[in-house]
Amino acid sequence: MPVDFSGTWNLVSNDNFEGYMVALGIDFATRKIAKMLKPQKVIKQDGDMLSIHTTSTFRDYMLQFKIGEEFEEDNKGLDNRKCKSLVTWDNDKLVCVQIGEKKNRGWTHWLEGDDLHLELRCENQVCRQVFKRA
Ligand code: VL7
Repeated sequence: MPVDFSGTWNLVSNDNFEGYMVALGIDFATRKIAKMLKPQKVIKQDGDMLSIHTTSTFRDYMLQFKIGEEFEEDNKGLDNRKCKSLVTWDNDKLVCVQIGEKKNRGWTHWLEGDDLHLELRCENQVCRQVFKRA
């Protein structure tokens, strides 16, 4: 049975989010606000279709895609850079590669016990986030 990421998840830890945001070129004032946030993720997984809605008191970001199918991502409200994104399974991990101006950009989601993990990568920076079920 495949892993099911569906659910509502609250951020509980956020390691090196600052480094990740600097690598993305997010300005100081925005970073100052962003690092105070405790975003929530609402994930809906239906076969190969996924939607990941990241919400916060400051900004929201919505992503919908089909696993294995490349799509255009606009990163609106984040760094606003367009990229070509592809999400695939690596065993029980969901791996996204975001091809664009920034090297080595992407993320990986996996479950560990009752926790949802997210690694966000950009250039030489790695941010590690952990979420718990709401
Ligand atoms: C999405 C933020 C920093 C701008 C605001 C921060 C608002 C809440 O890509 C992401 O998740 C994937 C995997 O779950 C699905 O889209 C992470 C947040 C990254 C990057 C940019 C700071 C301003 C945070 C939306």
